Amino acid sequence: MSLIFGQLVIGPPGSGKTTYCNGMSKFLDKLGRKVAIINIDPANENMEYKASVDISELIKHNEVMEKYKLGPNGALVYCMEFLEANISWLIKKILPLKDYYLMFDCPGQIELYTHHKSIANITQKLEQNLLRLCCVNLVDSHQCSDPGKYLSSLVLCTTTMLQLGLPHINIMTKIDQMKKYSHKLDFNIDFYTEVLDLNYLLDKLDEHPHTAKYKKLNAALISLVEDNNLVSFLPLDINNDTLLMQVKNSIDKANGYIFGGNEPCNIQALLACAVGAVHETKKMSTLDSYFNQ
Ligand SMILES: Nc1nc2c(ncn2[C@@H]2O[C@H](COP(=O)(O)OP(=O)(O)O)[C@@H](O)[C@H]2O)c(=O)[nH]1
Ligand SMILES: [Mg+2]
Repeated sequence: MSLIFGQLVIGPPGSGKTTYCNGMSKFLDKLGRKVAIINIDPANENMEYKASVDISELIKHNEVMEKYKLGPNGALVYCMEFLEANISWLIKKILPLKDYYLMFDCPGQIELYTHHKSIANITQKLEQNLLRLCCVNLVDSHQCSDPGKYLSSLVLCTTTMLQLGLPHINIMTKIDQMKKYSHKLDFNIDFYTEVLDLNYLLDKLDEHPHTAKYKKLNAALISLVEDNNLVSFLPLDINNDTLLMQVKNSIDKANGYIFGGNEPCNIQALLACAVGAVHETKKMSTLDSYFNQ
């Protein structure tokens, strides 16, 4: 049986997971790739796509809250443990989708990726059953507006990468929104996406009213991120095909789709996109020029 490729789309609530699944699947569809979206977020809101598999067929978040008197976060953890215990349900649903590229829209509770084991166990079992996933971790670009928030995103990304152990691409979402406050940022955008010399960030943390009193902690967290040296971000505005193309290419390299995928490629759409991309890339050779468009 041939391999099934796909993306595990994770990130905090509101970071843009559902919008990304919808936008990326439409983009891939234009390129001739058959995509199926699998929603494993039982508390998902505003689903603009039609999910091929939906966890709410297995378990309902509001019923778990009522039955076990749990809050929203506790109920989400329960639902993921329930999915792990019923992994054969998910595998049976996925097997008929063997000709599709799969996008998993995941819950937003970050503890599920940094501490709790269920998601890591679920992905391990899916990988054993011939899936080749790339974890796509979304971070809202608004996190760059505050040095403490940005550092916390770096720590969370590092922990998630170590905990899940999958090929991994971090994405900074809603980069279009950044235009509104880019003049207020401490550094230019490349500093945040490429995670450049964090000593400059440490200076800002040591000056900031919220973090100035935690100098040793700031330095320890910065060295944790630097010593692991795992995190960088690709920028994304969901309505920009050039940035979507860049993200798609990186993901395809990360999980090996470029070697193993066999899609009936829509050459015309791909060429149109590539020509557009070259044109766009000339127009925005750095992200700075994207901001000045
Ligand atoms: N401006 C802008 N808004 C976005 C973008 N991606 C997502 N959003 C918005 O961010 C909000 C949260 O998105 P959603 O996909 O529901 O986040 P989720 O909770 O992670 O699934 C929605 O209002 C989206 O329209 C983007 O690239 N640009
Ligand atoms: Mg969502």
